[in-house]
Amino acid sequence: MKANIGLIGLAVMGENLVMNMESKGFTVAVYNRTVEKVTRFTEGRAKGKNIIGCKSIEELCDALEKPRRVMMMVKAGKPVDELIEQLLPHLEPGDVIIDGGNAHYPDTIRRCAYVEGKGLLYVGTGVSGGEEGALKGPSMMPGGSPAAWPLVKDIFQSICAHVDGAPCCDWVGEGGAGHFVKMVHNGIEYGDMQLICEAYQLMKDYLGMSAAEMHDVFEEWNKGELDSYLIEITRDILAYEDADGSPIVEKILDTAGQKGTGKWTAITALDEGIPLTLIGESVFSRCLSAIKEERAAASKVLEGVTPKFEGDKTAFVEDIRQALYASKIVSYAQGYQLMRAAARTYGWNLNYGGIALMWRGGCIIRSRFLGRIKEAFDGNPELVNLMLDDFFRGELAKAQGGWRRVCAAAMLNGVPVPAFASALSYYDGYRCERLPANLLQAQRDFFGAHTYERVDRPRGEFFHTNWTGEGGNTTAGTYNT
Ligand code: NBP
Repeated sequence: MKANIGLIGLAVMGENLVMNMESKGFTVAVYNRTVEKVTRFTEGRAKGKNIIGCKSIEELCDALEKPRRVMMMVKAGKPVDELIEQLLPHLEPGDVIIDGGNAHYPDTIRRCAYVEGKGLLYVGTGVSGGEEGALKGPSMMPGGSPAAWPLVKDIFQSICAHVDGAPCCDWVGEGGAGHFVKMVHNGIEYGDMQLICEAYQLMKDYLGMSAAEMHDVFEEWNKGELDSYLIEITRDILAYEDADGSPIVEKILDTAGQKGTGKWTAITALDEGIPLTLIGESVFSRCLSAIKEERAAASKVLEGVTPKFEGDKTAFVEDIRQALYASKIVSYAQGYQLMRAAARTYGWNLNYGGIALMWRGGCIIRSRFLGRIKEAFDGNPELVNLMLDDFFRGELAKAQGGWRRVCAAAMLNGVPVPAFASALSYYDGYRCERLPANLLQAQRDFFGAHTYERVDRPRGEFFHTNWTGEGGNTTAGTYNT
C-alpha cells in the first residue's frame, strides 16, 4: 500500500503531526536525516500504525501515491534548501513539496518560485500550537502554489484544530503568504504576552498583590472578553507552587528569550512603513529584559519613584483589564494593517476574516476575541483599520478611561508599561487630524531643502522656503522611502 503523504523530520513537531495524520486515517511514510530515529519511532510510538519507516529520501518518494506530497518538518533555514535539492531528483512534475517549519517568508517566496520552475508545486505552511497542537490539531496557515491547495486541503483540514466545526486552516495566498501570516501571528503572540506581563507587573509592584490574588484576577478575566489561551495559562502559572510551596513564577530569572519571529515582524513593519508599535515595543522589552546585569547595576544608581497605591484596588484592577483589552485591540489593528500592506507589496489576495478564523483555535493566540475580528472583516472586507469597526470603536471608547488612568499611574509611579503606553499613543495619534509633522517638514526643508506641501494648496505641489536667506532655491528630491 502506498502512503498518502511523506514527512521528513521526526523531531517533536514532525512526530506529533505524523501521529495526528495517522489518527485521521492517512497512511504516512516517514524519514529522518539521523536514520536511527526512524527505527526508534516505528518501533516505539508508531508501532502497529499505518506509518511506513523509510531509510532514505529515495525510499520515501517511492513509498508515496502520486501526485506525491512530501512535508518537511525540519529546522528552518539551510536544512530546508538542502532537503529540496535532495528531493528534486526523486520527484516528478505535479508533486508537492511542503515546508511546515518556521521559514522566513522571503525564503518561501524564493523556494516557491524555484520549485515551480522545476514543474513541481510548493506549499509553505505555518503550523502553530507547539507539540500538543501538532498532535491534537494545530492552526495551519498554508500558502504557495495555488494548484497545490486542492492536493493538500483534505489532509490539512482533517488534522487541524476546529472551532464550532470550522477548520482552523484555509488557503492564505500565493508564494510566501502562509509563512508571512504565521510570522504576524508570532508577532501578535509577542504583543499579547507583553500586555499580560505589564498587567502582572502593575498588580505585583504597584498594587502589591500576591500570586494567589493575581491568579484569581486572571481566572475572572478568562470568563469575559479576554478569554484566551494565554490568559488561561497565566492563571495556571500564577497558581503553580515550587517544592517549598512558594509561587514558582517568582523564582524564574527575568530575562526573556526569543527565536526571531517577533523581530522579523517588526523589521517587516519598518520596511512596509507600518507603525506596528506594540509588537515593536514587545520585542524591545525582551531585549531590555535580557540585559539583566546592566539593569541590576542601574537600579542602584538611577533615580526613580517608589510605587505607592492609594485608592480602590478592585477598581484599579478593572482599569488594568480595560488597558489590556484596549491595547490588544490596537495590537491586532496594527497587525492587520501590516498584512494589508504586505498583501499590496506582494500581490496577495488575503482573506482577513479567514485568517482570524485560522487563529481562533489550535494556536497560542487563540481567543474568543478572534471571533469578533472575523465578524468585523466578514462585515467589511475592505476595513482600513480594525479600530474603525463599529464594535471595536465602541469597545475602545468604553475602555479608554481605565486605559488612560493605568498609563498615567504607571508613569507617575515608575512602572514600565511600554506596550500599554505605545498602544495609547498610537490610538491618540491615529485619531489626531493634525499631527506636528508640519513642524517636522519645516525642519527638513530648513536643513536639507527637502520641500513641503501646504494646507492651502493641492496635494502633490511642493514648496521650498529660503529659511536663512543664505540658501538658494535648489531643492532636494521629494522622494519618500
Ligand atoms: P527542530 O527545529 O529542532 O529540528 C529538528 C529536525 O530537523 C530533526 O528532524 C533534524 O534531523 C532535522 N534537520 C536538521 Br536540525 N538539519 C537537517 C538537515 N540539514 N537535513 C535534514 N534534516 C535536518 O524540530 P521541531 O522543534 O520539531 O521543529 C520543526 C520545525 O517546526 C521548525 O522549523 C520549527 O521552527 C517549527 N515549529 C516548531 C514548533 C515547536 O513548538 N517546537 C512550533 C511551530 C513550528 P536530525 O534528527 O537528523 O538532527
